[in-house]
Amino acid sequence: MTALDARPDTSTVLRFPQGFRWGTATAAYQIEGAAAEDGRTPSVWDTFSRTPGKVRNGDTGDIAADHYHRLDEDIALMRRLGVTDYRFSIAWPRVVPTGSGPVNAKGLDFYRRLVDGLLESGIRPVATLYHWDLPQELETVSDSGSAAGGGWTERETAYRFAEYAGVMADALGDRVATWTTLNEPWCAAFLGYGNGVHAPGRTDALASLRAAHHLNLAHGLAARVLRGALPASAEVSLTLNLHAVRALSESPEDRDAARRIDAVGNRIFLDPVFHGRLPEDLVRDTAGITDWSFVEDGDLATAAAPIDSLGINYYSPAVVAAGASESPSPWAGAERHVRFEPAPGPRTAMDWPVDADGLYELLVRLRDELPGVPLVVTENGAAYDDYADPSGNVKDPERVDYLHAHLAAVHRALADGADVRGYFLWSLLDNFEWAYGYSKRFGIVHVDFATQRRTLKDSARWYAEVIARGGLGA
Ligand code: IFM
Repeated sequence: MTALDARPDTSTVLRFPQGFRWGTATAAYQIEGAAAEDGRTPSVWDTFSRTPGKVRNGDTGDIAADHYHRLDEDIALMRRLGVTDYRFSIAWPRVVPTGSGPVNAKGLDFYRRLVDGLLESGIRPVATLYHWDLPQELETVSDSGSAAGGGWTERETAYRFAEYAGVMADALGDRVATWTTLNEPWCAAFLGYGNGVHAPGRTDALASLRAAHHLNLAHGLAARVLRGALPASAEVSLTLNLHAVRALSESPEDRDAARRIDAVGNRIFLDPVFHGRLPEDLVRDTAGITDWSFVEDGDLATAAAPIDSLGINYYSPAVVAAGASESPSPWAGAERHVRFEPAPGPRTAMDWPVDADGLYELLVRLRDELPGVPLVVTENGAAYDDYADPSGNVKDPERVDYLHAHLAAVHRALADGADVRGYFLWSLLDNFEWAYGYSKRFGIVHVDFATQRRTLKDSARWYAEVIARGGLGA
């Protein structure tokens, strides 16, 4: 499929290897609701979503898809789909409400029930420790100037995160198959502290680079704690939203723009985590913002703690050219050198281009650059303007085409030697899509947010068949 043609060729039979993991993914703040129940305290997203003008329609995650109260129903849905794995995230403020210190037994109980329910259903639990819901207490800088505060701009937060990882490993280490430290630290750092479209909504390039470093540090510290506490069979991983960057032309200027985005979008995480170093060109590009003296001796070695797999979240590629970005920009150091060009082809309801080649490109790049590191597509999917028709059906042929094309791209990467172990469809349920609130539907299960009624979309039935057959095609 090319970017100009969203209809995949559905006639070819593509089988995936035996043991390939077929999953769906969600995140705590996007589905759980029960924001003030059983001892949970606010996260930065509770605060941000309550700030006028930050989230479309003033939506919050207070109720979301009410998953906290509908756990059994949602596990039953997954059983119906036949997924082998379920990727969910744990809300830090539910289990360690103040970010550090006392553990909330009721919060832990919820995740115990979830994990036990999955295991009873034969579904492998894949837990993410951080999907952006930082306890507010760790972000707020108190008047007394106490040690807490500053969120990811402060290294203390990385140590608090490692403690929380230890709490979860002690509570569920015997039952969770894969532990992912962080989901998409790029978004947490650069959307949260750079252009401020995500919580906590700060717009400060230096803060975003500090946050990126402290997230790398937090990952490494937590990976070490997890290793020490988990059984040998448990896997430790990290999920990155790597950018499939393409230069608009072969001109040296456009190619340099692509290099800059690759540095601050991809290698800022890949190099510390897999090579224990910062990209030299990134340090050069950001010299006007920082000398990186907040990186202390030993931090990069800590970030490079060995992990068992790398998760990749992919939705669409980025096309860049020499120019300047809008202000405030999340692209620290590249703001005045790079402009983003619309990629050709059809678009999803997010206005993101549909282009499965970008996923293939990322997977074969990682095959070459990280030999020996198993890869997992931990998120892939699309938002469309779905609705239940009068007979109660939700027809979403564009999503089926999108998913088909991206699974075919994964298959092509496998055939070309990429060690891809699994695919997690984003998302199981329609949910709170961050700054877009409930206006964007990524689920393969439709949620009527007024009644919380769940309805399988056509894409859910299609995915169940794919799983049952072990691949695409009749
Ligand atoms: O909904 C998000 C998810 O939380 C992180 N990855 C991208 C998804 C779609 O925007």
